[in-house]
Amino acid sequence: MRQFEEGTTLDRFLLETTRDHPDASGQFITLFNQITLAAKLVSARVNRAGLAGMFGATGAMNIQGEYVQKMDIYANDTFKRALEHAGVIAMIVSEEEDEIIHVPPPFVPGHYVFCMDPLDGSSNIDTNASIGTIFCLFRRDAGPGYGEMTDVLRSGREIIAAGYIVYGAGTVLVLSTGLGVHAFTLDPTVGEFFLSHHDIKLAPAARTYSCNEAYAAQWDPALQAWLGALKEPSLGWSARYIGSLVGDFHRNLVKGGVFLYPPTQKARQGKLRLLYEAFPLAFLAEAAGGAASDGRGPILDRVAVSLHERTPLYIGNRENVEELVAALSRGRSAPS
Ligand code: AHM
Ligand code: MG
Repeated sequence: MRQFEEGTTLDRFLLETTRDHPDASGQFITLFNQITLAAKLVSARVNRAGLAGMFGATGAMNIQGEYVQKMDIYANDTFKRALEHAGVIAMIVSEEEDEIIHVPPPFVPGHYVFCMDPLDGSSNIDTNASIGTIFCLFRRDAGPGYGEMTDVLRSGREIIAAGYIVYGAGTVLVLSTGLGVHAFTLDPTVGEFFLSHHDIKLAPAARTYSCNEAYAAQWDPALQAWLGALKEPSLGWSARYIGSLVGDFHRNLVKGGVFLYPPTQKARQGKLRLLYEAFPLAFLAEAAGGAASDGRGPILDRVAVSLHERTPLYIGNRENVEELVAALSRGRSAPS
């Protein structure tokens, strides 16, 4: 892997790393220029949300039965506008849109399929907690027209790049094309993302868990037993949970930790979405040496069957995820 010094701009990083991909086209750099433009616009609006009348809900509900926040709409429109005219995207899947968004004619569709949660954790916006945009990219099979459902409903193993932008105390863009995971911090005074964490690695194991423990009684008993056992004080575990997947995952990526969102009585398939929440973060976790599972197998081995399907998610340091999945598997094979 190429070495980069801290302070390298995202532009230079992409120019140099795409030289390592013989089949890379100029579209990839154009795409990231558009992603960073949208990220800067959303970041600026998030920072001014309280002043710009952007706190709170619109009163509408999305297809998933969740209240739409004003900032959800702004982030969705901003990423769509930045991407759909640039000639690099064939289709967009968004948490905020029921159907696939095709590039509107007369614009020419590009090579990529972009799946996004435009503003994850947005119910936290009024409290100034971290929120973010999560995305992954597929390359569209060459073919006529503006793209088909089969260009989107793919295996996680076909993802070519993934990332997120976390709007927290600062704005940080984390990305991977499969060769390491790198973080770039926005310097708002010059409007540029600079490399701040090169080749982030997850240690084999950590001692922090992140989950909404208020739901524990609804979880698989094997999971409850796993959680109970690690509360033994001599083991030195700690808990951290924001309730914003992108914020919780980012904390765990930097400091170590395992995030879990198991099925509950209300969300029998789990709450988190496969295509634009679990897939991108699983891609990043594996690229950092960690793991991500749905409780039965690796998330990235799944093949999406619908745009907004949900999945249980266990993600973070590899040994922790493996222990957790082993506990679930023992629970399933135990006589009832
Ligand atoms: P969202 O995409 O509508 O923001 O919902 C997903 C969020 C995740 O960010 C977070 O991990 C989860 O919902 C929190 O759910 P809960 O409040 O049940 O703990
Ligand atoms: Mg979300």
